[in-house]
Amino acid sequence: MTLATQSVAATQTATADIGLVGLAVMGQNLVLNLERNGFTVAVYNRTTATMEEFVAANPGRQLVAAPTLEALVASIKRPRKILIMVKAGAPVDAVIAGLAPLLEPGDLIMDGGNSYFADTERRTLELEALGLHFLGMGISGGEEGALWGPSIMPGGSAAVWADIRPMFEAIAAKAPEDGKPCVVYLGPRGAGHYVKMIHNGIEYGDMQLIAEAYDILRRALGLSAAELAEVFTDWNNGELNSFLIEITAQIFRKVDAKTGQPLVDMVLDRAAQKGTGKWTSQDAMNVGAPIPTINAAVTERILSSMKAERVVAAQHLPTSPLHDGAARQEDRAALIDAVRQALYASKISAYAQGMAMLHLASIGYDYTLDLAAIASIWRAGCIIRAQFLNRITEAYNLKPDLANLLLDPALGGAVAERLPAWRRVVQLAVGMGIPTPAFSASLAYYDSYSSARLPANLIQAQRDFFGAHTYERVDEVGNFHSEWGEE
Ligand code: NBP
Repeated sequence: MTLATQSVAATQTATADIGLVGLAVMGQNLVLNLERNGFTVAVYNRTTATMEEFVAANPGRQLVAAPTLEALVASIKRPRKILIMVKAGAPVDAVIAGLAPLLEPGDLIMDGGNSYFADTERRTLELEALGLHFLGMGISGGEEGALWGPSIMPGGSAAVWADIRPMFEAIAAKAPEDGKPCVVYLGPRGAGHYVKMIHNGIEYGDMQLIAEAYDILRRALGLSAAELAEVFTDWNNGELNSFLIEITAQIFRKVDAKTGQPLVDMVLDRAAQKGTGKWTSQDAMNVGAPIPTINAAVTERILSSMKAERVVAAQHLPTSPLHDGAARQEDRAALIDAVRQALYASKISAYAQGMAMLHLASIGYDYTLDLAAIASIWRAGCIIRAQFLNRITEAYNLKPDLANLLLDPALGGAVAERLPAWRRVVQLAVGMGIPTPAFSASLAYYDSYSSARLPANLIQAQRDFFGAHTYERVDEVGNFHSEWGEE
């Protein structure tokens, strides 16, 4: 600390309830949310002009402008609470390195960005060793959620939660069904960011499934954007009711001012990703969780990014001649309804995969996760918010140690009812050459999970053949090896 900054710190009165570092989209909106709920917020941004512009644009609010980290720390009441909202990765470490020497034992640093859970594990240990508290806090809901109420997924130092709980319950989304705030302390170390990672993995799956439903309706039935808007609006009034279905209907209604065409048709088919979906797939392999729908969603985003290569391939590789909407006009209403059912069943399968991964990770990482509580804080504020999450919450309330959502009588029954429509839609898409990797993966997961006998016996035999890896028998306990080659 320099002499100059010491004098700033010394003259500053500690009036702020919380400090926030990082005034980009999320940070600014969270500050406004905190302030609207009665908290005085000290604000700091690496680029000071951004902080000054933000404070100037919000006159009359209880904000404390902090041009330096020293000024920020000096303006916060003890024990200090500081929320970091900067880009995940090295920037979070840089901010922590700047803050930690300025803080006192008992102060709390929170990281509200999309940090990798293993980084959060490391930071928790490092900061707790200094006597500081640390919470890794997944925050979902984008700009609107940050301003009006996000879903918040905190994990880390348990001791501080009681102190900050009222503040975060005040700013969190409230579930429409019972008014409960969508925030709950989830577990130690990286538990919060782990849950946020799985939330985002499920979000990837959800978005890919919706995109495939759109593709089938467009390519098999030739539905226009206006017709698609009607279909998705209708779906949003039923069991598929959710934020993502709602915004999808709105997207189909938007007309491009430049061309007069539906704007969605003018958007390049190259999907971006920031890493949380990829991390979910990567860690699924570590914890031994099968999540084929999420894997398919990540893979398909990667394939979508290979636009130039796909354009060349499309000129050389034959496609199915059945890509003609007119071919299926006769059972249009029935097919639209079958796609709706297939989407719902696929969604249950995808959530079953994601929640089962949380169950396994909770054991593997000793996170003591409460899956009912997690489903309940996803009911509002976050991107995957949906009516359907109430059913998941009920399933875990009924049986907290439920191994898989498909085993819940209500959800399993809902899938069973939709099975004929689900198979029909996947068959149709495969027959027409419409790529539906997430629909297919969801169904294959269901079929694998519900198969008492899989062909893994042959795989074990092959492994034993070429590597003497041994195999187990169906009729006897033990490990066996055979000479498999011709006698
Ligand atoms: P960004 O992820 O775009 O980060 C920009 C902020 O990070 C700016 O305040 C920038 O300061 C600061 N920053 C960077 Br970059 N490097 C820094 C460093 N070395 N030291 C200090 N500050 C640094 O902001 P965002 O979109 O608001 O997201 C914030 C976090 O929330 C991210 O982890 C993001 O993944 C997560 N998140 C975002 C959303 C969303 O919808 N955007 C939703 C949910 C979660 P500068 O102004 O000086 O460059």
